[in-house]
Amino acid sequence: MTSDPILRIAEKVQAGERLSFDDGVALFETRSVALLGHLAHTVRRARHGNVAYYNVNHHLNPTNVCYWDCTFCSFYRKPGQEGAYTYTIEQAIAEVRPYYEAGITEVHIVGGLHPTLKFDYYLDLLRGLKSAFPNVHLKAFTMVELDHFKRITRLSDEEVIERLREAGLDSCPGGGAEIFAEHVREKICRHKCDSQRWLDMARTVHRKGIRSNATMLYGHIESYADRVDHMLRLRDLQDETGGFQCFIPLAFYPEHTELAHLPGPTVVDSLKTIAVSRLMLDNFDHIKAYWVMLGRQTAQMALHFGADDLDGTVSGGGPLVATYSADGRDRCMTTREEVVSLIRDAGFEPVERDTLYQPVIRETTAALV
Ligand code: V47
Repeated sequence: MTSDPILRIAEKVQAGERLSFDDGVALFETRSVALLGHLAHTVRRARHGNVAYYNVNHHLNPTNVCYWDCTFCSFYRKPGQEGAYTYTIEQAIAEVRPYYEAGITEVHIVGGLHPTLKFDYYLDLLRGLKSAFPNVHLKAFTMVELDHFKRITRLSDEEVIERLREAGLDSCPGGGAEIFAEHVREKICRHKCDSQRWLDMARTVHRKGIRSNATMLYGHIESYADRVDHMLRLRDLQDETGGFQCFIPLAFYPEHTELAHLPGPTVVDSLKTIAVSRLMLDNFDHIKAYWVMLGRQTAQMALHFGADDLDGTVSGGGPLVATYSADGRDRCMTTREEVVSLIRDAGFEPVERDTLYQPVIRETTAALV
């Protein structure tokens, strides 16, 4: 037994032992960043070899109108405020159509908590998209939105999920989790559904046979302990349901938010967060390096620090595309060709996946976004 925490933790990882809360905090505190990365990379290679996944998708944000005011968010608008919008179903379908024709396999749908839209709007949206684009996977609505639907309908959680599924819901994205630690949540999103509610809704989604993702917003006012606590709450639920597909640490992007005075995470902090996620979340298959928030260059490095997925081409507008450009470039969307080349350049074999991580075989890639 050695006294250097990272060497002791490396022995646990090599022995396949589960890491504790204290191990997680020690990993974040280590100065041996390269060794941390190496450890996470070893675990990632054992699971996925040299493959790095990506998908060809579109982000649709049907409305930016929201009755809450999360301090980290620059997307939301109050009803009637300049820049507020809500699509009709026809507008939403029209937005997706060119991307559909260019070969997307997934539409990722999230929006604000609109004060007056009825549940039927969301059901019609799913039905409309499904009938226009039958083969496209609809990954729609965070646990926070599902909670909102329950409040406006007074249906049970199960009934809400059942109706969405009947209308075309295929899986759920991982947003809204932010940071589970209550004392942080109180400061950054005090009105949003609480952590226990987010986790309970995810449990119900999984019990209904629907897969979902999980995110963590880091690099604002939370501590390392808060991040590890967040991961462990997810790990416990994953032990119970096995329903999470991937974990996505989201690098906080301060610009245009109420927290604009904060610097946001450094590259080293982001790489450590990816690596610690890979090591702590031993029951998650995939760790996603979301290039839109990390920037292309950090996302490439993240593939060497435990991540196995870059998300996708992410065409479309919305909270994390139009507003932010973490790597300072204008283009927050990319082409399949560029994602493939980023992955190859980082030394990995690109594999296009669908939302459920099945490889996508294409006859031609000529028309792809
Ligand atoms: O919940 C909001 C985050 C999330 C900021 O499931 C911000 O595959 C950084 O969840 N800086 C929504 N992050 C996005 C999301 C997501 C993204 C990609 C893939 C998947 C998936 C899910 O974005 C919100 C919030 O945590 N967010 N504002 C910001 N200023």
